[in-house]
Amino acid sequence: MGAYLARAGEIVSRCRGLASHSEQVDGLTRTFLSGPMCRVHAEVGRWMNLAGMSVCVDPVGNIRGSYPGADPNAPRLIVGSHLDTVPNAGAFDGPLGVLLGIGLVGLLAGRRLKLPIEVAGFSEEEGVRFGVPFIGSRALVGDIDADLLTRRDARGVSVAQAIRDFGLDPSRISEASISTGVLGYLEMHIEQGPVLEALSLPLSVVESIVGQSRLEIRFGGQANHAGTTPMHARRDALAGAAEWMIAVEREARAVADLVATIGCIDAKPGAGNVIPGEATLSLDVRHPEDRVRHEVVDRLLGCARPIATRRGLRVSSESRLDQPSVAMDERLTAALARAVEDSGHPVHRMHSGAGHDAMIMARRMPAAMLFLRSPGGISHHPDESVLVEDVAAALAAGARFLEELERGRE
Ligand code: HGY
Ligand code: MN
Ligand code: MN
Repeated sequence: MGAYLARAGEIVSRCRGLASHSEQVDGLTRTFLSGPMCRVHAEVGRWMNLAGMSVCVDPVGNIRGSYPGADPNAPRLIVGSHLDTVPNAGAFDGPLGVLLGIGLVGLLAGRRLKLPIEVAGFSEEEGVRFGVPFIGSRALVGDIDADLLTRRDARGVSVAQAIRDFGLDPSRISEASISTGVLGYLEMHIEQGPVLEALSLPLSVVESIVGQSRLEIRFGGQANHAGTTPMHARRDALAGAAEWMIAVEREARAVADLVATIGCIDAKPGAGNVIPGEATLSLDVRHPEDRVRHEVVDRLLGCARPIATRRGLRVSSESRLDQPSVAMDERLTAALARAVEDSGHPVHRMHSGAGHDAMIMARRMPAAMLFLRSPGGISHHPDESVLVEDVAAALAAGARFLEELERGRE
């Protein structure tokens, strides 16, 4: 375990080092193809080289390290996660999985497996800059369309322009996609919830990733003077949105295993002495069963209409993501479970409430996920952390997973 602990300590300090590459002066925010992402590529690329990998950045800004196998015809294993973050993020959501992949290759110390390995650091999973998640991994499964390339960020920059600004060529995006020659995809990621800590377990394998709906809801009223407009004469878009938010929470609490979140609110014109004429909200709804999730989204949108009518408001919604629930590959997950067991830890199986690139990669190849315990069950927050001994356990399980695949047993 000593070799694993030393490398695990290095991985944790590297994650904390990458967290300094931020668009935010007092915390970590790193979005799709931002300036700090370029500095992350320089460090991650150097670590990939040190581990014996050749490195490239594909046309959507995924950094990809290749470690050849002894058998040039053997299909490769991709190990990856994302390098972008939410605003005011923790240091481990995403980068830990990339650095664990590099760590696994480093442990080979130049030894060639039959199995080629690719480590992928995806450019965008959180969906912060353009309101649409998974741009990086979607490129690998050939799911980048013209509609996405024309989406604009808060400054009016399109996805295509962001790619060009980063020195890449959006017309070559198809070169990022994977056609054949892949055995499967492994993502190692913090659990981001309370389960493993409550069970006092370092690791778990993921059976499925819940589906998620992401929408934008817009209430339209009438901006007016805050001082001269009587309460009965108002069409306050933000007040209507607030009433709807309470209905969202009430409905969500009534459905087992469902979560609904309104994380963003934008009130216009956004002055304290002006009645908001417009209120735009994000809505994130997740549930293990897609049928239930769709029903709840319809019900929540249905709740908005009578509120808007009674208040003389307009209400509209636009879907940003309808991501089905995705089961991980049974054979690959069984091999991962054996690897966890062989490395001396009990095997816990669970589903993931958080979305991951694995749910996109699973469209094109067998995918498996390994979770690491989240101390305090906290994530998407600066207090997000991971235990060095759990990172060492993940390295040990990952090394055995490679051996399993090497023995041709999936
Ligand atoms: O939102 C999520 O579930 C993930 O952190 N992107
Ligand atoms: Mn993540
Ligand atoms: Mn995240």
